[in-house]
Order: sequence, then C-alpha cells, then structure tokens
Amino acid sequence: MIRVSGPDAIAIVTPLLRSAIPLPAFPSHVLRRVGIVDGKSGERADEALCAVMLAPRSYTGEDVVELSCHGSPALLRMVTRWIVAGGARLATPGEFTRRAFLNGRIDLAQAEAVALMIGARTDRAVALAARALAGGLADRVRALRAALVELIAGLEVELDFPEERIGHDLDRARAAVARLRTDVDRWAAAARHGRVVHDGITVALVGPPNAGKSSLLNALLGRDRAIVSPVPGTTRDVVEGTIALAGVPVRLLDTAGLDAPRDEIEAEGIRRSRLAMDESDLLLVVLDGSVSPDRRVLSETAGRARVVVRAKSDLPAHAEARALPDAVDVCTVDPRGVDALLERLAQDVEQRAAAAGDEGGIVTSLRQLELIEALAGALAASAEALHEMPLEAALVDLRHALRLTGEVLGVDVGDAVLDHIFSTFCLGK
Ligand SMILES: Nc1nc2c(ncn2[C@@H]2O[C@H](COP(=O)(O)OP(=O)(O)O)[C@@H](O)[C@H]2O)c(=O)[nH]1
Ligand SMILES: [Mg+2]
Repeated sequence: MIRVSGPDAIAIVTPLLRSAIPLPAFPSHVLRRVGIVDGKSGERADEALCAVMLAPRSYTGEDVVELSCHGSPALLRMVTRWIVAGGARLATPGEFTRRAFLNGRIDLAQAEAVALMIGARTDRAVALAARALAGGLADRVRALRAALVELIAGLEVELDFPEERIGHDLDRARAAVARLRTDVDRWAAAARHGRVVHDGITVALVGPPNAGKSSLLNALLGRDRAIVSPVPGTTRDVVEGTIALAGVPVRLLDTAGLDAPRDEIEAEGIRRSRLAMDESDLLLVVLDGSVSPDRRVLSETAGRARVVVRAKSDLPAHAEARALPDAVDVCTVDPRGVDALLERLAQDVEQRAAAAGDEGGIVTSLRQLELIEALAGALAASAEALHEMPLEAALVDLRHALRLTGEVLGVDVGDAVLDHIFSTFCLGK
C-alpha cells in the first residue's frame, strides 16, 4: 500500500490515476477501483484500489490518499517514484504517526502504542498493545493529571489564604496523594509485567558437554536447529530459537557448555556461553542424569534463576543425579519427554508476565515506563513532604509529577524526544 498525506496529496496523485470520476471528486472514505498510469507516457502500470480520506478525518489528520497496488516491490518502487516526481517526498520512519500526534489525532502514549503493536510477537503481546492503542494508559494518565491539577490548585489556595481555609485541608490532600500513589505503583508493576510479555525472556541452556543441551533445544523448538552428536564439544557457537510460552516469546540459547577448552575455538565457544548466561533471565542447567552430576556447573549457577534439568531420563539414573532436589526429568527420544519441562517453564514465564491485579495488563514503551516510575517517586516524595515540611516542598514534588504526566502524553515534549521515539518506527507507519 502506498500512502500519501498532506494538503497536496490529492493533486499529486491525480495525474497518475484513470477512473470513472476524477480523484478530486472521490467521496471521502470510499474504496474505488482505479488504473494507475505512468504520468509521462500514459501507459497503464497497475489496477489498484484507492481511497481518499479528507482532513481532518484521517490517520494523520491531513488529506490522505491510499493506493493498494499489487504487491510487487518493483511496481511499488515505480509508482512511489512517480508520486515523488509529482512533488511528494518519502516519509521518514514513523512520520505518519508523528503527524497524527502533531495534529492532535492521538496522544504520544498512543503513538508509542503503534510501535508496540508493530513489534508484538505473540497473541498476548498483541492484546496488550491493542489496549494501549485504545488509550488504556493515556486515559489513566489524563485522569491522574486532572487530579493533580486539582490538588495543586487546592494547596496553592491554602498557601495564599491560610486564614480563610477555603482550599483543601491537609488531611484531604494527604489522602488524595496516597490514593494516587497506590494507582501509579500498580501501573508501574503492571507495566513491568507488560514489558515481559512484549520483550519476552531469554533462557540459556548451560551444562557440561554431552549432557543433552542441543537435543533439548531441538526438542523444545520442535525442529532440528542445533547439531547433536556424541562427540563432546560439537556445539561451539551459541545457537538460538524462539518459542511462545504462556503467550510470551521465549528466546532459547543453546551454548557450548562450560568445560575446560581443548582448543582455541572451544575457548571462544565457552566465552560466548558465559555471555549468553549473563544476558539470560533464566538458566536451564542441563545435566546428564545417567552420570554423576557436574558440581562445578551447579555451584557456578547457584545464585541465578535456574531450572535444573536431568536429561536422558530414559537411561538408568545415577544415584547422585536422582538425589538432585527439584530437578525436572527430560528425555528427548520420547516425544512427550519435554512436556514436564515446558509446563515448568510456562509457570515461570506466567509469574514474570502476570498481569498485576485488576489493572489487567499494561504495556508501555521503555520511555513511558521510566516516566511512570519517576511519577511514583515524585508522588512518594510529595506524600512525605505533606507530613513534614512546609507546603511549598510538597507543591514542588506535585508540580514535578504533573510535568511527568505531561511527558507521558506528549504535552510540550521537544523535537529531540519525538525524533528519538519515531526513529524506532519502520517506514510507512
Ligand atoms: N538416551 C538418550 N540420549 C540422549 C538424549 N538426549 C541426548 N542424547 C544423546 O547425548 C549425546 C549428546 O547430546 P547433545 O544434545 O549433543 O549434547 P550437548 O553436548 O549437551 O549439546 C548425543 O549422542 C545424543 O544423542 C536422551 O534423552 N536420551
Ligand atoms: Mg551441544
């Protein structure tokens, strides 16, 4: 689809179309079949569907023409070139959404939700992004903003006319701040869970060579991703694949194993295994259940979030391996042999991703999450100040909180912030 937005959109596209009625006479928001021709030679290039959406009732709030062509990249490049030759220019990443924001069609929180939707990789992440897109967070922040304005105004009156006591009395202000804090703390918790759903988690398979790590990776992925062999040291580079568990993308990293290296390549493999371990949220410590467990791997991973896996459970178990507390048996030669592990992993993921209480799930950009956390801090500081210090101190914190709500919604944010946000979008959104 080619999208043209701006006051000249219709004039620029008109010479390229052949249709029963000319483009400027198109009714708004109606899809019509058109021919697309080379403006110079008049030669027909494609049959397309065309819609005009007149300002302000369009995504950007400007006049918009959309052409749904046949999907050949060469064709799309060609038509785009003609449109550019007619006076348009190529959009920068996220520019349509940026214009929608600048023209007041959506607030900044919703604009960022568009990027979250585009980046959503599971059903669950899509559901959260849809909620954000519908204004889930923005509505809450707007309500908070209104409450802060009222609170600040009340306290200012209190300061200016203390003898008349027409403002909020202090107890009411304290109670109001306490309520707002509870809300914002809940949002922050829910948003942190939401980031897990959106970003997913990374799980590294670690353990001694030949324990069955690569076989386990393949079994979890349901395909032969990593090379499996009885030769220790087969896996040298980190191999990865992603599955969805509990609606959360789970990136699995198979590693070379932590052993004394026999050569330079293996040494590099082990170094990469350690890096993979460091960037992981959870470790699967894979031990061959038929031999004495590798104590070094167990002690090296003891401080980390981990699940100990007793691999090759089809073989007679070694007594010491059997004694490992809380280990999950897996067998990769049996098609159901990893079900127990998948269930255990899904539980772990669910805990990290669980929607916090009645918030029902919030996903935000990292920028918004930082702002919400700062907001929680500002409210906490104002609560303290309302108890101990002169009123002015509490007002400073509350005004700071008010500014932060503005930043979430995009009130008075500078170009630098907008550039940063929209640079993460893809072209054409
Ligand atoms: N009996 C049995 N052998 C297994 C199982 N999983 C892996 N193996 C064998 O153990 C050897 C090492 O497996 P591999 O996955 O390459 O281990 P890695 O070095 O830890 O990646 C191979 O010969 C596999 O066929 C299992 O569940 N049962
Ligand atoms: Mg391997």
